[in-house]
Amino acid sequence: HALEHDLGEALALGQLDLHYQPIMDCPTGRLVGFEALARWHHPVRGPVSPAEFVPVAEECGLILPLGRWALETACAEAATWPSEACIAVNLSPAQFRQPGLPQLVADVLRSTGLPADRLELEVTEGLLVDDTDRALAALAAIKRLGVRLALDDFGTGYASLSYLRRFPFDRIKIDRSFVKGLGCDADATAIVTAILALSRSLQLGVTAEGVETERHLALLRAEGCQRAQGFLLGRPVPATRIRELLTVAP
Ligand code: G
Ligand code: G
Ligand code: MN
Ligand code: NA
Repeated sequence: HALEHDLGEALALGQLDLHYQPIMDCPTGRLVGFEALARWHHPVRGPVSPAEFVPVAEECGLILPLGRWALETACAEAATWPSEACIAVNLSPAQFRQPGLPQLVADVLRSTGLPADRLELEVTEGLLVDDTDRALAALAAIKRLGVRLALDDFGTGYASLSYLRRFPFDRIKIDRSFVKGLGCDADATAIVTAILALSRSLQLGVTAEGVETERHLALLRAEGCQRAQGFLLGRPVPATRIRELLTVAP
């Protein structure tokens, strides 16, 4: 697989990059964090989306070094910010198959000096279904470090609602496919409203993803959504742009 070969080389040569997408607190409009998103500019193909190369990395095992690099880079970056903003990092299910994941997280926090409560790790529902007991043990160990856990792409997978009680999540992220239909598609609107009510009754934090319009944001605010993320609030930006975003008043 040509992409696999090139990705291995790009990782070894330090040619991957992280971009950071702002996350806003809905009631105050304040910037409260960023999600780290891997970016790869291939010398010949141009930009390759993580939607394409993350699955390749998962198949060939490169997701372990890639995931480690993303965690280290994002935590080192966040430790330099002139604020308490949190950093959200995506983890692949394959990273949970290494027994050392909680130790890796602990080591990265120690080496970067990032306080544990400023790190949030995002996992998808697939993790919970595949190897439930192992996933639960690893998530509990990570949680004991003081790191927050978020369930990403909520509503798109096949995890049952009971997982929300069994697993120690702090937050759910409403998948952007539901947010997209807010205010125009009755079913999508009902689903978003139901997820917001669910998060309130389970006392979980909630972030709406894919917020692209003022109308989305107004509806989310009216329904009591806690946090929002999407192109309306900001596209993913390189690390060099973060300082100005954090120092500009909201
Ligand atoms: O940034 P973009 O929307 O193109 O990301 C596409 C997908 O790639 C998303 O599902 C996102 O979670 C995933 N992704 C981006 N960066 C990382 C990463 O560092 N690790 C993992 N596991 N997934 C990532
Ligand atoms: O699966 P995950 O939630 O980690 O994916 C994040 C991806 O969503 C990133 O690739 C990011 O570029 C993309 N994204 C972020 N905000 C928006 C948005 O408002 N609209 C769309 N279409 N994609 C978005
Ligand atoms: Mn995510
Ligand atoms: Na998501």
